Amino acid sequence: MVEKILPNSSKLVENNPDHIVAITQKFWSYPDRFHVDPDLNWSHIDEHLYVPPYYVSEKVLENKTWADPEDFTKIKGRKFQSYESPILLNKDGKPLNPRGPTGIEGRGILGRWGANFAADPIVTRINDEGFLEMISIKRSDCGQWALPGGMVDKGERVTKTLQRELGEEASAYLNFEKASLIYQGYVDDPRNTDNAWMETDAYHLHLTKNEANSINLQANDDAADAKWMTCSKQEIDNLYASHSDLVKGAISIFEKHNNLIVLENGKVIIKSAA
Ligand code: RP5
Repeated sequence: MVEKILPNSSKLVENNPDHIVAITQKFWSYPDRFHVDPDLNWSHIDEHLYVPPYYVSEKVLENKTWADPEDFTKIKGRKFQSYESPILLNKDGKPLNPRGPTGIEGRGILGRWGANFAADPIVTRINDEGFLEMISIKRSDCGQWALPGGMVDKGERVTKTLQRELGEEASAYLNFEKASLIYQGYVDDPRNTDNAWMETDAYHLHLTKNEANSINLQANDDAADAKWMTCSKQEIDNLYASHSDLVKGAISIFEKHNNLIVLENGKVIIKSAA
């Protein structure tokens, strides 16, 4: 069943991602970030004192397929769409990161000005020992374990993106039409900049034993590894970007719907009636 969550639901989800990764971490090719405090917002900024480096990767500048032109005024009919709307613009008309300054101007390695839309599948099972596990991939760009998500192609339905990305990265082929929507909004991603950032649709699909047994996980595409990861606090807390918040959101809904409790080590127990 697809849960009904209002647009802009990032503000309604308990585990709303914050803005720590995007100001303290960076993609390997980025210059050092200008130091900013996490609670700084655009109205606090004095443009004489805030002087972040401007960075856009060559890959983005050269690409004509998935990247916007560097001169953002040439984007035909472009409205800066976002789950976090309305989006603030700077004095030149460039979109501003909804969570505040990140210490880098420009688009970095992200192709779109403003929100870059991804989709994240959270696929779980309960293993033979009674522990909740989820499909996780090791990202080849940073070596961190992450959800097997990816960018939504132009005109692609999100359920199709979820299916395609899971297949491409982990060789698991599933239908997401009956998955539950967990989150729509900003992702606290190390690639985010002042003018370009990640947003996602995260969906949860829980598999029966038979469904899970039919999957033979294998890393592909830009994944260095793929595995069933135990949903223990320790493993989840170390996931890429704000993926731990997405997984925690999925687990909490799963617990409520099934009258279960997932312990810190990932073990699933039935909630007592009392
Ligand atoms: C994250 O980046 C999203 O949550 C998604 O998992 C991922 C998409 O980017 P690529 O994996 O395609 O680089 O922000």
